[in-house]
Amino acid sequence: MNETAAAASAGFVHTVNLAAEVGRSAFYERAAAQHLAPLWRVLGGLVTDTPVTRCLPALWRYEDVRPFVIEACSQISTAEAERRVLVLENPGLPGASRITQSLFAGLQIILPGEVAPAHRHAASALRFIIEGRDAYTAVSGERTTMQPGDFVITPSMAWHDHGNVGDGPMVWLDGLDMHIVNLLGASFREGYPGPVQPLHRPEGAAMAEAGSNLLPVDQDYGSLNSPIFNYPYERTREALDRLSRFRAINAWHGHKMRYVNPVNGGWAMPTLATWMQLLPQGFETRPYRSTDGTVFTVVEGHGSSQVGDRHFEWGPHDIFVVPSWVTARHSGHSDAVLFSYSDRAVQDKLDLFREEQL
Ligand code: GTQ
Ligand code: FE2
Repeated sequence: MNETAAAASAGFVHTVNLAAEVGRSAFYERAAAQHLAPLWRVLGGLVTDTPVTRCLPALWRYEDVRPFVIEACSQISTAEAERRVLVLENPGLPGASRITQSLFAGLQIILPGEVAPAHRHAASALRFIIEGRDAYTAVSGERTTMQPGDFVITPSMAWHDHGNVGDGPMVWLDGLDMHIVNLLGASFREGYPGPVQPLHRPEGAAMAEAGSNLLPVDQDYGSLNSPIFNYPYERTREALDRLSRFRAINAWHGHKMRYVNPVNGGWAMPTLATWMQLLPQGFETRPYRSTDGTVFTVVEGHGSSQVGDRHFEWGPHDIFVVPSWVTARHSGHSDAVLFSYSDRAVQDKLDLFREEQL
């Protein structure tokens, strides 16, 4: 343990003299009339020794939630809902549309023939495809067809619409940063005039320009977002497989890779950090905690996680959350593949990120 952490766990407790507080009450009242408040009454809750969040460890079993996602389709159309999404609400933060302190997660379903109309907003979104085939997202004039395991980006203020041209429902996990945007008072949203945006690039253009460790010589990049807006699962899975064949496994993460922006080597999105990891059968990670509350979804295989005092058994499509600074360990009961996202991309930029490998 470092010095700061040792001091924190030594437990300095701020005590208030109650009798003196009574004597100060008239002062507090007069100050309040001037919109002034005493910091000493709230300081301990504002500047905490270690991260404090009401976010709890939680698991959503896909088997349990899927029927509700399907039922939502008979309750409301995509046209009426704009986005037909069931929000994954952290049980410690009911009504807040949050899965962690800072992040949104939801399950979106789109039926064959439906269109989710074009709009744009300051909030960035990621999609992680859970089930179904052949729905598309169009982002900034280019379509991408999405398949299970694909990780798709919708950058801030990019026009986007979704459509399902397949023959079954498609379900994906939405991860958004709107709570961060709203914290900063920076939210804007606009509807597109018309249900879909015009396409001005062929499907596959982004991958052709930036998906081969080469970039067009005459292209300037002004955004912190990756120009790749669909990272297909086929390539991600192959990368993990190749890595696992020769590289020593990381004791805290298994074989874990971060999605990168090929232009600058940074996170694929400016606010949301994303990863894919492989836990080989029988492998158990060492205990780990970090300041970024993290959302996991299972792509393949079965396993279990100890998250604080909770034990979760998970399988394909299940979703679970590890709150900030809660210690977690993960085990692969079979070879297991996990996608995850957090606000670490923000914390890194602000020099706030901390982790402990225990
Ligand atoms: O698909 O554009 O879950 O704008 C929340 C807000 C999905 C979307 C959400 C959105 C979207
Ligand atoms: Fe959107």
